Amino acid sequence: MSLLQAFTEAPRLGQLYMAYQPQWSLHSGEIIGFEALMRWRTADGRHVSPDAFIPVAESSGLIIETGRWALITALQAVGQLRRAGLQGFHMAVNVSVMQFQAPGFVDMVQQALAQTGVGAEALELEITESVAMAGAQQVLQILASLKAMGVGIAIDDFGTGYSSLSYLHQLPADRLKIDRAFVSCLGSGERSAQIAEMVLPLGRQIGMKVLAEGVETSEQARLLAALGCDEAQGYLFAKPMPLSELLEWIKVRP
Ligand code: G
Ligand code: G
Ligand code: G
Ligand code: MN
Ligand code: NA
Repeated sequence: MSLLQAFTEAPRLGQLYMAYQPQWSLHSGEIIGFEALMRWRTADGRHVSPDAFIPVAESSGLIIETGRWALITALQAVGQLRRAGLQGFHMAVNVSVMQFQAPGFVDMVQQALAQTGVGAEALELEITESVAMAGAQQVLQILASLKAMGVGIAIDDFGTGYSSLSYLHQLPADRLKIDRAFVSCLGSGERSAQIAEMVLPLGRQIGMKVLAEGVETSEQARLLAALGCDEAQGYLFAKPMPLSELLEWIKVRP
């Protein structure tokens, strides 16, 4: 069976689920949000990486339906987290380029919010830097519509593409997510470590929050905080967890 055939069957077989990774404030230590990440566990119990199945889902068009399921599932998790006593957090959901540019995307988001009874301000959509920076008028229009609804926008994998600074400040985005490649080298003296140092004042100047991804050590967290970084996400704090595990974790969290 091809990967596409297997993926086509995955939703019906209940093999897809969402994992949620906490994001926290480097200042207060409080949870500020979660990133929802899709997971596929095949019949033999192995996990296939999204890096392998998302491209298949995109090229087949299945991402439209799967992405809608992921969004609704993540919004339902917002309700469960609130019922568990958590307040004032956002849920970040990854959106791939094909989903984003498909006709009716904004309406689909609106419907998902209405259907789950979650306010737009609790939702953040993550689009990659390369999508955001493609410069298409269509992208700017979609972002403006989402913004008008009150949905937050994060630029994912920031630093890996070729951002035009003049374009970046026109984007109605709320948050820049520094790619983990630029976090893992912090304190190493490598030139790539300077990317994180450069992005932080940049984000502040254009009024965006900056979140560091892939923070694994307390030394990285310390350096980031010293550089003025607001927020972080990574194994140091918590790994992505299925909702049941997350609901247990929030009771005992650091
Ligand atoms: O079983 P494994 O270690 O590969 O999965 C990691 C976590 O994800 C475990 O907590 C497990 O319960 C959960 N998990 C794995 N597959 C599924 C699934 O299909 N649905 C749900 N809800 N949770 C799953
Ligand atoms: O989950 P992992 O931690 O391995 O994520 C690998 C990549 O897959 C990330 O770039 C992430 O953005 C992407 N990804 C994970 N879940 C989703 C999803 O629900 N939708 C889309 N479009 N991409 C996802
Ligand atoms: O959408 P994006 O590419 O940003 O997805 C985040 C990816 O990073 C997911 O695959 C997630 O499992 C992974 N991840 C989250 N925290 C860490 C971390 O501390 N270290 C590493 N190496 N990967 C992480
Ligand atoms: Mn992401
Ligand atoms: Na990323």
